[in-house]
Amino acid sequence: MEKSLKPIIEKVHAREILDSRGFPTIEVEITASGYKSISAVPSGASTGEFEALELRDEDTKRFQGRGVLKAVNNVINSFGPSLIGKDASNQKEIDDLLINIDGTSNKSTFGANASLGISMACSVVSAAFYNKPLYSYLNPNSNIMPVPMINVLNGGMHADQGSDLQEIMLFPHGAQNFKHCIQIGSEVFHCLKKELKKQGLGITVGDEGGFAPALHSNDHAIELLLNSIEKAGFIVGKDISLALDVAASSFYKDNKYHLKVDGSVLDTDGMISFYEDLIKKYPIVSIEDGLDENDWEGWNKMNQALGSKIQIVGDDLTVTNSKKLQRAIEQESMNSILIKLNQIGTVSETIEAIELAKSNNMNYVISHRSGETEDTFISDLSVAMGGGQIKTGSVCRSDRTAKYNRLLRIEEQIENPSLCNNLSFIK
Ligand code: 2PG
Ligand code: MG
Repeated sequence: MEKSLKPIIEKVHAREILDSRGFPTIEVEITASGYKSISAVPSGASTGEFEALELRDEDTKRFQGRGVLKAVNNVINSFGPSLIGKDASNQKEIDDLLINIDGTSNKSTFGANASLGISMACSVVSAAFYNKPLYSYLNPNSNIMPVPMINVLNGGMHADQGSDLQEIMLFPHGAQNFKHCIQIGSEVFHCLKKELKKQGLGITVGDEGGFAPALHSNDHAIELLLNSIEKAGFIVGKDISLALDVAASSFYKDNKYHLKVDGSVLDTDGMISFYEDLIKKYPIVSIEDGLDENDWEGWNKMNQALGSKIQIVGDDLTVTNSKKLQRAIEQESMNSILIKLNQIGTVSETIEAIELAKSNNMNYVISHRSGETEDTFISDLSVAMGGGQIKTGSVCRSDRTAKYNRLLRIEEQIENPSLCNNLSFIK
């Protein structure tokens, strides 16, 4: 039989699988011109109010209402028939079709988990059809390896104790290459574990594989980590700096920020001063979601105060949505955006947000969700998009290391790989 010239979709299937928190998520299988792909969709805990809808079977008792059989059914029966016979590599046409069939701005008819599974699986099957690794199918020219933000201390909604800061991450910008980043991350992680044990603190890990000890202040968390970096033989600020995801929306109530561990209640100006203080004391190069997702005025103030010194990353504020990003650009709310495929629900819209960020000289960080699977799409996407930064958790738990291990393989495959972080603040 002659080989087809394009990956023509023959079959669309989906099933319910488990994510890293033990809750169901959706996985989509596409067959196109005899090639097959499987893509699994992640799930957040500290989700932004304006994210596209993650459809769950709330009206049944299965999995405490968290089943995704409706989304599975939507893939097979609502989207599936219209996809048969289409060219899977025509990503924009596929994604526009999904958007139109759903017909809502937040994909609330059939679920962004349903649309994203299809969208990713179309990319993956097309890469297989053209016999290319996914990163080079998405962009044949990229040789940029990302510096990982390695989340070794989990707090906020990702742990039942720990700091108010949801993620305290190592940013090993002094590494020689990606492989070295992972080595550094692992060495510090294990020094931190020893230090925690020595101080009688817990070494169980949170949702993203970072430790989640009971601490007496947010400074305590940062100091513990700085101490472990030095113990591991690295120079703070030169080899490794820190990045934070504060996820401030999760502790914003009645127009105030409630920092439980510090026992303080701050207004927007108070939070900005808190960060000014932190960046004076510690080598922090990036702060994500420092303020609530609706505190637009505050974001502009924060960006004015800190945006020339550190990376200010919007996550819940912008939810990988080009319209929100456009507003953030116009209001000068931030200088960088976090990119999560499932916040918007298709590959094309995700890339559109990245392109918009790029054309406005903004950085972009490709990110996992706190609920993950073994899927490694984001590793390839981070290399293809060339932004130089990825956030995908700690250096333990297979849901996180799957992404790092995939990047280790990619670094060996590409010609002249170059580690680049796009952070002009780092000398
Ligand atoms: C975040 C993410 C990922 P979640 O806030 O950036 O670390 O968490 O997936 O729970 O939204
Ligand atoms: Mg975040």
